[in-house]
Amino acid sequence: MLGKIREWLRILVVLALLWPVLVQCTSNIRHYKFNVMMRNITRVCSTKPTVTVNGKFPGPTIYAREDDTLLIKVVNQVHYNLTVHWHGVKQIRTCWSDGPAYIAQCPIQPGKSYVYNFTVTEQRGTLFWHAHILWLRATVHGAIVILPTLDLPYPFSKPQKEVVIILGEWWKSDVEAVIDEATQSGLPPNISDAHTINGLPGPVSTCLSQERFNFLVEPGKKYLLRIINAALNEELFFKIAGHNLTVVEVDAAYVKPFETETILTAPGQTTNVILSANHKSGRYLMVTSPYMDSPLILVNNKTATATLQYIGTNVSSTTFTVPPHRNATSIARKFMDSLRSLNSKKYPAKVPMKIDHSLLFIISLGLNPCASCYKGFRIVAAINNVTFVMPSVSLLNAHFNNRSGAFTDDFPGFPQYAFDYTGIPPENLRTMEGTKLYRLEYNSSVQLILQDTGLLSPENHPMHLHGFNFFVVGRGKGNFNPKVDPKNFNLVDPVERNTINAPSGGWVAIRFRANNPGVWFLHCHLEVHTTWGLKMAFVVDNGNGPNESLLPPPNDLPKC
Ligand SMILES: *[C@@H]1O[C@H](CO)[C@@H](O)[C@H](O)[C@H]1NC(C)=O
Ligand SMILES: *[C@@H]1O[C@H](CO)[C@@H](O)[C@H](O)[C@H]1NC(C)=O
Ligand SMILES: *[C@@H]1O[C@H](CO)[C@@H](O)[C@H](O)[C@H]1NC(C)=O
Ligand SMILES: *[C@@H]1O[C@H](CO)[C@@H](O)[C@H](O)[C@H]1NC(C)=O
Ligand SMILES: *[C@@H]1O[C@H](CO)[C@@H](O)[C@H](O)[C@H]1NC(C)=O
Ligand SMILES: *[C@@H]1O[C@H](CO)[C@@H](O)[C@H](O)[C@H]1NC(C)=O
Ligand SMILES: *[C@@H]1O[C@H](CO)[C@@H](O)[C@H](O)[C@H]1NC(C)=O
Ligand SMILES: *[C@@H]1O[C@H](CO)[C@@H](O)[C@H](O)[C@H]1NC(C)=O
Ligand SMILES: *[C@@H]1O[C@H](CO)[C@@H](O)[C@H](O)[C@H]1NC(C)=O
Ligand SMILES: *[C@@H]1O[C@H](CO)[C@@H](O)[C@H](O)[C@H]1NC(C)=O
Ligand SMILES: *[C@@H]1O[C@H](CO)[C@@H](O)[C@H](O)[C@H]1NC(C)=O
Ligand SMILES: CC(=O)N[C@H]1CO[C@H](CO)[C@@H](O)[C@@H]1O
Ligand SMILES: [Cu+2]
Repeated sequence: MLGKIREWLRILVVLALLWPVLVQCTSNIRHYKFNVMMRNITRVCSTKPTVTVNGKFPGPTIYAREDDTLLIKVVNQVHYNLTVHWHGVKQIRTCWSDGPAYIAQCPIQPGKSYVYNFTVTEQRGTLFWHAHILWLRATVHGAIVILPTLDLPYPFSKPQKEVVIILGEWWKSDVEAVIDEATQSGLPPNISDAHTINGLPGPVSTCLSQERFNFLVEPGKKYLLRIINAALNEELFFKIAGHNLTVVEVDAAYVKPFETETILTAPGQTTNVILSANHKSGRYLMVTSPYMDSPLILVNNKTATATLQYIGTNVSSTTFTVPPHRNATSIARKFMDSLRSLNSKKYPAKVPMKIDHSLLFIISLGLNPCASCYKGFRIVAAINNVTFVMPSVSLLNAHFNNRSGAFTDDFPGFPQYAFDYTGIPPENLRTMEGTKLYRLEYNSSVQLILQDTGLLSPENHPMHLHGFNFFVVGRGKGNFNPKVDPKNFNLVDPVERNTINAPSGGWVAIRFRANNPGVWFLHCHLEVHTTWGLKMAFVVDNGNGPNESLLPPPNDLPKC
């Protein structure tokens, strides 16, 4: 009898161990449950009650294989309104599951839940999920790992092991208090107190915890590092002492592999690199710190550290390295210039050649009157001089139900008047306010120039588009010149991604095809700028027939 029970137990244990593998091979629906709850987080930098998913910081990793359907039940057990965005997932016809509050859905209110239901198609690699309301994404985030289909392996030799590396930013105060304070004063919010690597800062003078993440490796093996910038407001450099990194994928799209000492990643971007453990022993420092080439902008310049340690070595010292200086633009540019689509037979770069909508969006900061603010003004941000006003209903709902009043579709495709965008800025720093969208016909092609300006201050703006990947066909300094610059566009193997910098004092050109109906947010992924209004949305109409139309809304869709 006892023997039989033991036998059964053994089978159960084997099944439990094999379960992730079995699930990967057999099932194409994956269920997850996110209990969004308060937890006293003590290991990071300061002890404070924090909004978490399942009590974890960073939150759980979602695993999927390309073409799988994910059903993720989000249960809101905190006192904030909440939504979750699956950052970079194309959400073909399932805009209802995209997540940005008041754009694609009403928030999940305290005590309520919502099942996000979407299929992951035509993308593989690393993405991440995060809260998309208020500043909750500071602690409500985690990785999404999309494995390639079984018949199409990685286009590089398969690494023996892989690890997720999430870079973050930590405030000792409650983040909602930080942004509320700034909204009231009209001034910039307090900068963060530490950066983190997988939730730990390493030794930082301002932190209670000095813990750091330690990654154990075996000599001779290759590792896939899935690096995610989940910071709110800072672009980050990342490097590991004594090891170069081979970049193979960004934003869940393969790139031509290249080797680099340092990677640069903006909030919202993901980077897969291969690391060869080509030393015999030792411990090596991993570092991350901000890139910011605008002299006027305050950043938290504290370096977060982690370690890479060879198994079986008795470590008494760590090989040291320092990150690049915060204004190391040449390192940043070299990294960005090295990114090229794989553009292979299996993964062709389908760059739109004929353009239906050619748009120029200028990005600016500004000052609008605010009686209760410091000196009577508040800092705002705008695209084509429009500071986006958040609606109190879901724009997708309004669009689907043909309800007027929630938005207008007259977002200007060009600035109202042209000026020397990167030269001496106009004195008038006012913007106009509105909930304006830009309408696109199904399958139309778009070229969008994102032009930085010197209004208040030039700055890098990592712009994120929901619902699509785009190709980054060109970049330059100064003002975009429509006669000259397009001649230098790369239409062959431009990098494909979902988040790209409009460079400080320059421009970037992207192209995409609007083959996904819905209301799709475009915004700066520096959360402070999003709060200030640096956002707009595209409304993409249905095409012909059901396979080119938005699905009907799910029954449990939250109401406003
Ligand atoms: C959480 O930490 C705070 C201090 O920041 C403390 O006041 C509170 O009692 C703690 N709560 C729990 C449940 O441990
Ligand atoms: C998920 O969405 C699909 C449509 O894409 C629908 O057929 C299915 O019933 C939904 N599943 C759940 C659990 O809501
Ligand atoms: C922001 O920083 C100021 C100055 O250090 C401090 O007085 C204030 O309490 C901080 N605000 C929050 C919300 O932590
Ligand atoms: C890393 O690559 C650079 C060239 O990009 C090279 O100069 C350097 O020696 C390499 N370092 C290691 C540790 O391989
Ligand atoms: C961070 O900035 C402070 C103040 O600007 C400066 O004193 C310090 O040297 C900087 N630290 C690093 C690591 O760049
Ligand atoms: C590791 O090295 C330290 C000194 O560097 C020594 O005291 C310790 O005994 C060593 N431990 C092992 C397990 O070899
Ligand atoms: C970067 O900043 C340092 C110190 O603030 C300064 O000496 C240096 O000239 C700057 N480099 C560039 C390229 O702006
Ligand atoms: C909205 O208008 C379109 C086009 O006129 C129509 O096909 C669709 O049925 C309408 N939707 C609703 C929910 O009324
Ligand atoms: C932006 O709009 C405001 C308000 O209409 C106007 O005063 C200002 O001149 C405009 N600025 C630009 C750069 O278009
Ligand atoms: C979208 O447009 C492209 C380019 O004109 C065309 O090749 C493709 O078939 C179109 N797709 C649909 C679904 O209409
Ligand atoms: C939560 O969302 C609902 C629906 O939009 C809104 O009525 C309510 O005021 C929100 N609650 C808070 C605390 O913002
Ligand atoms: C996006 C997509 O798959 N569109 C297809 C929808 O169905 C029509 C007719 O079957 C096809 O022509 C489209 O290509
Ligand atoms: Cu920005």
